[in-house]
Amino acid sequence: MSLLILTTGIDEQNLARALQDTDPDLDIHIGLDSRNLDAVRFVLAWKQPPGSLTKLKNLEVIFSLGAGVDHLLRDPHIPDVPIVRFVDPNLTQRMVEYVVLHVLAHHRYLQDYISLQEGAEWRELDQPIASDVNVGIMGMGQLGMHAAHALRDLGFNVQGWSRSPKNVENITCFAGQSELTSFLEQTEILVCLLPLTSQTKNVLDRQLLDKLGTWASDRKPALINAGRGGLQNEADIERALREGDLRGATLDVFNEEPLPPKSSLWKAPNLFITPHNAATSDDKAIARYVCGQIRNYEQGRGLENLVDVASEY
Ligand code: NDP
Ligand code: OXD
Repeated sequence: MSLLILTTGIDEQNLARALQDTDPDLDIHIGLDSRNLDAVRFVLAWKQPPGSLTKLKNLEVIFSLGAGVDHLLRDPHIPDVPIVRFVDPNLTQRMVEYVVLHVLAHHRYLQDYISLQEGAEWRELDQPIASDVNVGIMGMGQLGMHAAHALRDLGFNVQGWSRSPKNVENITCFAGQSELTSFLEQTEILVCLLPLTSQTKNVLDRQLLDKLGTWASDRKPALINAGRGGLQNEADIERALREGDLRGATLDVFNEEPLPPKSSLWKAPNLFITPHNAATSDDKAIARYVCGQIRNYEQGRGLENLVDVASEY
């Protein structure tokens, strides 16, 4: 069984070691310079150069190194073989930690207290309790659903928005474009965990932000985006922060990554910036996952977490 690792911006040697440790029988190749590409039946890819996968004449399955697959599907020459995305408790736990951290940071005015401390100012800000705060999650999939449960268990009023309707205990669920405005109007802290597709591109714009409500408290809304940079209009978010219409924001993902040093976002008020690491794909976890899927596939048991290419996620 031959697997090719084809990525940009990833330590491929570490990944190869983790795969080899997990399955010593796997014949691992790295990059397109490797000999005998015709033997390759599986590829583990992240932001592969467009068109490169067409060189693999005997490719049977594409594994995405991440949960998101926009990096694969933007390639117009993607081969017509099954695409498996990364779904794993390790990744999910990391994302839940990130979402809980940043919801609490905005809820408990972390940025404001950092500023107050810098000015040696002892001042208490009026603090609502979590049960008086509505958190809305856009994207109630693997990651959004687990984050929603964790926030609900902390006492927040949680609501979710997805493409198809959902029924979840103690979480108010909205679905589709027709229910988006109602969802937003009842959301004070918005968490975006959508995939980037042609339907979701640029969804986080000023028009959407202006619909966010404050619900029980009279605070301005806050935004957290850990989905993809292409979901957000960065100029709109920055303006809303500077004009005070957004109380705070957290962005883990950007239209251009790394975020260029000259970007004015670095200086935007009340903005937490993280380097697309809300939930990184752990080498050992991905190795276990890919080797397990290959084993199942070879034994005729089928693949899990297949991407619906028509829906783009
Ligand atoms: P899933 O595919 O499990 O969930 C996607 C969710 O988005 C589903 O609830 C889906 O609705 C909803 N959705 C998709 N399109 C629309 C639409 N047009 N309108 C409304 N809802 C929509 O993905 P995951 O939860 O596993 O991952 C989500 C994203 O998180 C990834 O695509 C990736 O971009 C990002 N990510 C970021 C990481 C980081 O470190 N920053 C790490 C990992 C992932 P439905 O349930 O009806 O299908
Ligand atoms: C992912 C990511 O999609 O890390 O998994 O962004």
